[in-house]
Amino acid sequence: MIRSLTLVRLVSREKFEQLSSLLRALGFEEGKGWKDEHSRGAPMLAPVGSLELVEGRNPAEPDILIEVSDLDTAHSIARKFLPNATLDITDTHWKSRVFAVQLDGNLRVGFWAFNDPQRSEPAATVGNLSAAGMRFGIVVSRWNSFITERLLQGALDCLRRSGAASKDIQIVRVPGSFEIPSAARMLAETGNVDAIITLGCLIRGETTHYEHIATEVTRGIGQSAQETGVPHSYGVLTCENLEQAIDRAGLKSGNKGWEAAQTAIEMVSLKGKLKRSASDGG
Ligand code: DLZ
Repeated sequence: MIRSLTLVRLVSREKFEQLSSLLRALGFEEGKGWKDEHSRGAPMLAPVGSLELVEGRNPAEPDILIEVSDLDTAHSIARKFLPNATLDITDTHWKSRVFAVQLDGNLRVGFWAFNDPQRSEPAATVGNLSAAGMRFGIVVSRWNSFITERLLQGALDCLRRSGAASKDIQIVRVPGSFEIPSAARMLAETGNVDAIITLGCLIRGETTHYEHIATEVTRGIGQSAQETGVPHSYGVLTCENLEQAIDRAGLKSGNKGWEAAQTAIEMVSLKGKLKRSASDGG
C-alpha cells in the first residue's frame, strides 16, 4: 500500500539553504533531513499530497503545484526572498490564482489558492431535510402532557412540512419519560420505522429522583439507537422548572419537538447516503 509520495529535485549547493528557508517561511513543515559524504536532503512536508492525472487542458504550467491558505501573504514572502524574480499572480481557468517561482534550474513551483477558500475543504457527507417517503415513530410521554403535547405538535408540524405523509407517522404514548427507551426499542425492532423521535419532559423541581431518571432515559435512548441501528432523536426536556419547560416547548427557545423531528429527518437521510456510499465502494 502507498505510504507517501516524494518528489526529488536537485538544487545547487548555494541555493540549498536559501530555498529551504523560503519553503519553511511559506509554511512547509521541516521533515527529518539527511546527510552523507556526497549530498544532503531537506524534506519539506505538506499536510496533503496527491499525484494528479489530467486529460485536456493543463491546469498550470509548473508541474509542482503547492496550495496555500493565503496567496497574497505567500506572494509577499516569496518577493522578500527573491526580490529580483518575476512573480506575477495570474488567474487560472479553475477559479483560483497562481504565481510561479523558478526556485532553481529545474525547480519551478506554482503557488496557488482557490478564490473561494471553502472549496479547499474536504467534501462532507450531510443529510438533507426532505422527509418524503420516510417512516417515523414518535414516542411521547403523558407525564407533563401540557408540555409534551406541544412538543408532539411541533414534531408533527416539522414532519408534515418536510414532506412526510401522515400514514408514515406512528405515534406511541407511554406513561412517563422513564418508559421512553423501552418503547423506542420495541418500535425500532418492528422494522416499520426509519427513525424514532423521543419526546418527554422532566422537571427537576417536581421530581425527587430527577437525576436518576434523566440519566437513565438519556442512556437508554442512546443505547437503543446504537443497538438497533435506527436513528433516535432526543426531544426529552430536562428542565429546572415549569417556566423553562414552557420556553422550550414553543415559546422563547423554539420548540424542541420540532428540532428533534428535523434531526430525525437529517439522520435518516445521512444513513441512506452513508449506506449508498459504502455499497458504491466509498
Ligand atoms: C415519577 C415521575 C416523576 C416524579 N416526574 C416525572 C417527570 O418530571 N417527567 C416524566 O416524564 N416522568 C416523571 N415521572 C414518571 C416516570 O418517568 C415513570 O413513568 C414512572 O416512574 C413509572 O415508571
